[in-house]
Amino acid sequence: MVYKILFVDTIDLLSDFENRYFPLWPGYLIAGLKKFDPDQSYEFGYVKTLSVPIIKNFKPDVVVISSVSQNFERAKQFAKLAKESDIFVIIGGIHISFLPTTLTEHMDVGIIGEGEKTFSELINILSRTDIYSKNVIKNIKGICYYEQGQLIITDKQEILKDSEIPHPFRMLVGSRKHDYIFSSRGCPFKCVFCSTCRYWGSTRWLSPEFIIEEIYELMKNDVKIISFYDDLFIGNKPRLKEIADLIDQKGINKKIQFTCSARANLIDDETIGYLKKMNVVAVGLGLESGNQRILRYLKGENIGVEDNKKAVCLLHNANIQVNASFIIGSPDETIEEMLDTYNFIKNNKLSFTEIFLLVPFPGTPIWDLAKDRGLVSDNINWDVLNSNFEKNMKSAIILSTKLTRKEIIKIYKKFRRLRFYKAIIALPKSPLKIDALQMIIFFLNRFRKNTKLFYAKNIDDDSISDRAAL
Ligand code: B12
Repeated sequence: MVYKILFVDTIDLLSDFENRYFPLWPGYLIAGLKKFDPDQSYEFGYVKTLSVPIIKNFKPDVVVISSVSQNFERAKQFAKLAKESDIFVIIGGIHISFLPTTLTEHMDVGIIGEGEKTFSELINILSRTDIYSKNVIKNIKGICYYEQGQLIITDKQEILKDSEIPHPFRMLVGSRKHDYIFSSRGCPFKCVFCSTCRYWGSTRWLSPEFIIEEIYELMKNDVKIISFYDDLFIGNKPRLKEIADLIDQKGINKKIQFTCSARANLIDDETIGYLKKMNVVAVGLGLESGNQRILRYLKGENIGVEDNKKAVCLLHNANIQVNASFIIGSPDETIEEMLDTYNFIKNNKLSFTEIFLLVPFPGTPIWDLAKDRGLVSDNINWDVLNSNFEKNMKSAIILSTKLTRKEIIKIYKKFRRLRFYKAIIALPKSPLKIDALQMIIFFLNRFRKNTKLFYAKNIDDDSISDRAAL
């Protein structure tokens, strides 16, 4: 019997940013099924939004939803819709993993943390069991569900060894000219606002050979730029050297441009040498603040504004584009301290910059702080965690004790003007112009393409197509 799995995203259909890349979570879960439960036949669908016509058309056995916190309201809505058609609902991703208590009555099972193993154990049972009962799933680690009104959370699932992490199955959704790849899971640093470094458990660095295999896979699809979306790509220097050597030996650097993430105090001449060898054309830094006290508060003791300045300089001099993100609105940050950040952006050779308001993501010390102050709970409307301040100026949680919402909006707009000005100057020379083109295409297509159902028949099928435009 063929088992039909419908993967459902919860992204904002109107946000160009959230739609810029195809997601990899369905690809990793499918790869997990192939690895841990290879004998079953499946049909897969992927949609960015769930609707009744999609359910009727695809007729899934199970609806599988992923959600970050700010999109959890949509996740709840989709779970309800699927349940109304009497379909089994699984939810996973970072939100439910940190806050299993937010599982709703319409979600049958929540999967906590890394998904591949737990998901395949659950699907293994569901796809072979005619009558579902809670008894059959209670021995699976890393899940949560309700039993007689009580939330059950089973023991923690072991994380995968680095050698067990599979290549994602990319055929379901396809690829783009600027695509992305993961070469590690986790991050050894613990920035106070970051949930992901607390999510993946210990950092696992995938082998250089494994990464090259995946790059070749993307090259088959005519990719031109590959971004390493790791939390910290350059965190392991010996491995970085090996990756650079292999990319160079195989001549991949003649065909592909790369971008990656980095941490300022790990940038030195040696690292830059490896990045150049690989043909890295842009680096993203979380510089966070131009003020020493705030920077230490956000990122810890071992980094300073001088490290940030030096990293920007070294990268710029090596002709690598430097993009950076910053956070304003720390609890006791003064306006003068925010202006230090403004001046840092103004006076340093940065191309594209992002300004975020400090958001209390579940799982972080900032969440705990906001909870202690009564600003968040398990029952909030999750839209308020939207990290795009542009979209929720009126409802975002303000952690500042020094500035009012009005004052924060005013200074944010000042940053926004600077950001815009920098971007206009950077764009013509930027290797990431390709994103601007994608943004325009997205804008023109945003209503039509977003309801498409992507379809794959079984794991090895590479003739995947958008089966239906509903
Ligand atoms: C790449 C990335 C993006 C890409 C996403 C590309 C795409 N279309 O999916 C872009 C740049 C577009 C993006 C956008 C956003 N992102 Co982002 N992003 C990341 C990043 C760096 C990696 C995510 C990823 O693809 N990982 C690889 C996949 C395989 O991991 P995964 O999605 O977590 O899935 C695994 C498990 O979580 C689990 N799983 C996930 N879903 C499900 C579902 C089921 C049913 C099961 C069983 C398992 C399961 O199994 C998977 C395999 O192990 C993470 C940080 C990180 N390292 O995780 C932040 C992160 C997820 N992003 C974050 C945020 C806030 C956003 C935005 C809201 C930002 C914004 N301003 O709009 C949007 C929301 C987009 C969305 N997906 O809803 C936060 C989420 C925080 C939170 N607690 O909510 C993170 C954690 C970064 C952080 N600041 O800490 N992001």
